[in-house]
Formats: sequence, C-alpha cells, structure tokens
Amino acid sequence: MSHDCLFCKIARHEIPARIVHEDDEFLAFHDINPAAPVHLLLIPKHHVASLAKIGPADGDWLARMLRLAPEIAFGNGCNPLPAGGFRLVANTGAEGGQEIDHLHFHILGGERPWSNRA
Ligand code: DGP
Repeated sequence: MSHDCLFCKIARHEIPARIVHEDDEFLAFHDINPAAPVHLLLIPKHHVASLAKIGPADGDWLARMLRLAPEIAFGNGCNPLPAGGFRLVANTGAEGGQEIDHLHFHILGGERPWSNRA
C-alpha cells in the first residue's frame, strides 16, 4: 500500500466512500463525480499505479477483477442485457486521462443518454 495514495486511503477506510463491494482483494465504490446514472470505481486493494504496471505475475488477480466487474455492475443498477449493459474504462497515464495513480476500472451504466466522459 502507498501511504499517500487516495485510493489506498479509501481501501484502508481512512477516507469515506460509498462502498458497494468489498472483499479481501478488491473494493468498489461510487465515483465522487459521476458521469453516468451508475458510475462506480473498482480497485485492487493493493497499490498498482496503472494497467501499464501490470506484469506476468498479475494475471490471476487481474482476471478475478475483470470477472467481478459485471457482478458489481449488474448488482448496482446497471440494466440487464441485452438492452442494458455497462462500459468498463481504465484511463492509463496522463494522456489517457488518468488522474488517480492507483489502478481503477470505471463501471458506467444506466439509462441513456449519458456522456462518454469517465
Ligand atoms: P481517472 O481520471 O480515471 O483517474 O478517474 C479518477 C476518478 O476518481 C474520477 O472520476 C473522480 C474520482 N474520485 C476522485 N477523488 C475521489 C474521492 O475522494 N472519492 C471518490 N469516491 N471518487 C473520487
């Protein structure tokens, strides 16, 4: 864990968040500035700066994180398929629009129209 990282602090419950899922490895909570009717952030509890820092040893937990995304999306307001669905976004690096340097998946959904910003 990184002591100065905002999402590490949320993972340690040092900063409040509207948490919708927590287990030993992952945390999901509402984005503070939602860009869609459902806008959640899914993070690993351990500090990883971004997708660009993922290596060969990270495949198993990353696969678990990906598999968790639809469970969290459909369990927290995203409408069911086929009419519903969700977007999964991982901004990576400054030009990728990443502001918080702790890997996170934006989970965006809900009834359209809503912006593609995330
Ligand atoms: P990104 O630009 O991909 O790094 O997205 C970071 C997101 O984190 C952005 O949509 C706003 C959200 N965010 C920033 N600070 C906080 C916070 O303190 N709490 C919560 N819940 N979300 C935050």
